[in-house]
Amino acid sequence: MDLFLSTLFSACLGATPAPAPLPPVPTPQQLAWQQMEFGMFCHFGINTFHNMEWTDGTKDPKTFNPTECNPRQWVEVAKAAGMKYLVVTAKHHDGFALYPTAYSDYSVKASPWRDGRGDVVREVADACHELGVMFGFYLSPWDRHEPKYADPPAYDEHFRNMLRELLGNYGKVGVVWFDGARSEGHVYDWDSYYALIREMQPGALIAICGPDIRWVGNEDGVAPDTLWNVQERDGQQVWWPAECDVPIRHGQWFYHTNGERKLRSLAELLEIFYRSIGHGAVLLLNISPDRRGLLPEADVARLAELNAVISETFRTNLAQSAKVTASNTRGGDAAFASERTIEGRPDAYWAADDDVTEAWLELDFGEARTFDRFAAREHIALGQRVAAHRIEIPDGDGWTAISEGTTIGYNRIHRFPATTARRVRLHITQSRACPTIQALGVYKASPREAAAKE
Ligand code: FUL
Repeated sequence: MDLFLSTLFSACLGATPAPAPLPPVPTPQQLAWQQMEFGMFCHFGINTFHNMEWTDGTKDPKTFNPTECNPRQWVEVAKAAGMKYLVVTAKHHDGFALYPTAYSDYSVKASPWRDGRGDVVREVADACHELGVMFGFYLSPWDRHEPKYADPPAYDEHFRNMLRELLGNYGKVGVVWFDGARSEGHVYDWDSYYALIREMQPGALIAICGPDIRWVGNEDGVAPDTLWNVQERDGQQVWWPAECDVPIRHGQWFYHTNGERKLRSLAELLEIFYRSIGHGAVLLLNISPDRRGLLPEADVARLAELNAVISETFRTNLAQSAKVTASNTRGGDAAFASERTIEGRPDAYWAADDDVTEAWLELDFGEARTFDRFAAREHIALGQRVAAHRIEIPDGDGWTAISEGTTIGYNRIHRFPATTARRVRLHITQSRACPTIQALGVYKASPREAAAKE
């Protein structure tokens, strides 16, 4: 069959094969987590009652005494703000456990809170499961209270015992978050921790000191401009997506009285949003419960404001009413046509032929439109491909770039001064293999974004 006929044939049947995955690719759990985009971190514990970020494991457990502790409120606030998962500090560096562990006396059991019968982890997990927010826990490997810490094999066993309780008694666990702080030089039997997690909660992601989610490398909530999920680890290329963790109050993971002046402004949070989620990373924003055991009103209000402004900016996607065309369509097949990028379906995407690594997708609004945001998403289930791209508008007989970038990955949001044009295109100039694009978005930012900066 000649090329024309075979193209026609496969186009009619929709039989063009999808691009071969470009390894490494995400696991289903990594992909589902990436799609969550936004989570809440809650640092709560003995430190909350001492105005300290780190205590040394000697603070009296009787000082842990929240007056109105209601973890359900934390989960409700997270859910209302569009956060899809929540990670609570089951035990921080000081060793104090927020649940009544059988392996240490240093826990809520030794506190006056609910006469020692309370369990913060239980309440967080129950509320998460009920409200459909993925439940995760932070467990600090570094332990300043536990005497066994000085004896690594004994501590490994202790740590596994705690893990076993947390993995076995609180329903489905989505994330196990291992902080690396101050653990340099200490020998942990990581493989035995990972094996236990895989055995007891095969769906859980192991974050930071672990194989599934990597730390972005700072606590500012900012991912680099070029963000590859493909990373080298132990001499191998692996899919290792980045999470940006940042506290909503500058430098304060735990609640501090009089810390409200440290609360980040709406403008700062928007900047964080664009430079984390907008760069294709996942954002884990920390909001610390206060001494009542509630999220402070001011923080809740700021988070709601952030959510409202983002929702307003991204409410109307101008791309959805545009005519979309491409420089190349895989096999000429409708299954991979440019229109797939404006349908909002996670399983549909545009793809180019195998030998194509430069291509464009053009949106024609039919009349001039004003916009200042352009978003693109690769179909990362098949691997991350795009290495360089430009956002262009017509200029005489050619095109001119209004914004440029390198990687796209799960998400790339460009910001640029308000531009009025009838046509705009994503021009992929470099790709590791034939590109795939799952979604395109063109928006005009809410006036509240600019107002927030004034
Ligand atoms: C750091 C810790 O030392 C901080 O206290 C906080 O838990 C942050 C998320 O990670 O490494």
